[in-house]
Amino acid sequence: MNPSSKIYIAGHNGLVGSSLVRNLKKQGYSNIISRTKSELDLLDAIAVKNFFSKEKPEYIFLAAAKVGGIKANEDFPADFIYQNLQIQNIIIHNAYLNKTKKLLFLGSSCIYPRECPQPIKEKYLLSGPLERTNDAYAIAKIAGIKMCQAYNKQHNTKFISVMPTNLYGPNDNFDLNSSHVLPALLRKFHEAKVDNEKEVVMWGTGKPKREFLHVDDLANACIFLMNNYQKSEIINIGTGKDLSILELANLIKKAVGFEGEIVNDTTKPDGTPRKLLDVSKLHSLGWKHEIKLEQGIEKTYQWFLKTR
Ligand code: GFB
Repeated sequence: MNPSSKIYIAGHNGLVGSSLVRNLKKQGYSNIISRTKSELDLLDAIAVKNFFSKEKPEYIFLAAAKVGGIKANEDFPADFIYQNLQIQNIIIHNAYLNKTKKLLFLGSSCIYPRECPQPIKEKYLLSGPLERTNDAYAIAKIAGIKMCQAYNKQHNTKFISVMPTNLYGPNDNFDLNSSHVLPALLRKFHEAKVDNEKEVVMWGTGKPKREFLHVDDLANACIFLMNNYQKSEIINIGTGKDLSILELANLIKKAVGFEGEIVNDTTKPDGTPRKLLDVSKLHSLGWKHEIKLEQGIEKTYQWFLKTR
């Protein structure tokens, strides 16, 4: 990309898309295009086709997706599979038709088998059964990866797929039913502190382990890979470090300054026991994350307080 390249961010209001816009602008890219949901419905094939033939973006970051935490994935699998397949199908095909120079597709670490050896190497894709709480979402994302690879093979396109670990940061979803664990716990601890509650409920056993990456690090990795990675093979983006949900809860508890207890709700699922990404491929290209988890939690808490 060069500073005046025409770059389309699909999903620019979301956690990932908004960070991509912020960080692309910071790095001097000035020709960024985007459309809100009301201006362009990404589920509408005709509207997207018209948008592409008019705008002909040179580069695309495909960050538009139906996303959510463990409960949303479990409760609404039809929405997750339909919306994600539809959005990515239409955008990837139109990128090909309109000769987009390069497209970056965002997958997820949940595409890997539930019982994967750890840390998870890119080559473990499709080597075993998926985690049941998010298999609809994972199948849609796997289809997106395969679609990018198929178009590269048959049509000589340059479509790359990146697999981020669990993300967090500004513009995250803080709704307790549909959010991921980190924003959910930030909100729960904050509200418990303000309301002088004695305890905060943590779903599941607290034993599963997760890896967390600040979304500004993810955006910078995506920009780096758009400029430096050409292969069809998927590439992981993470920190290479994980911790248990209970350890995460204790970090958030400390950052918020809550002094009560943490209690478990074991009627809620644990999900995948562990999903730590092997990031050696990314590191070998010369990229490493910068924001430490404690620092990222603090920054996100400050953002949460400011926007309430
Ligand atoms: O972040 P999370 O919803 O999704 O949950 P996944 C991670 C872990 O945190 C689970 C526990 O073991 C949850 O039971 N947890 C504890 C909580 N308290 C809470 C809480 O208050 N809210 C939430 N949400 N969890 C998602 C996938 O899996 O991760 C998606 O469903 C996607 O498809 C995404 O891959 C990155 O990490 O389990």
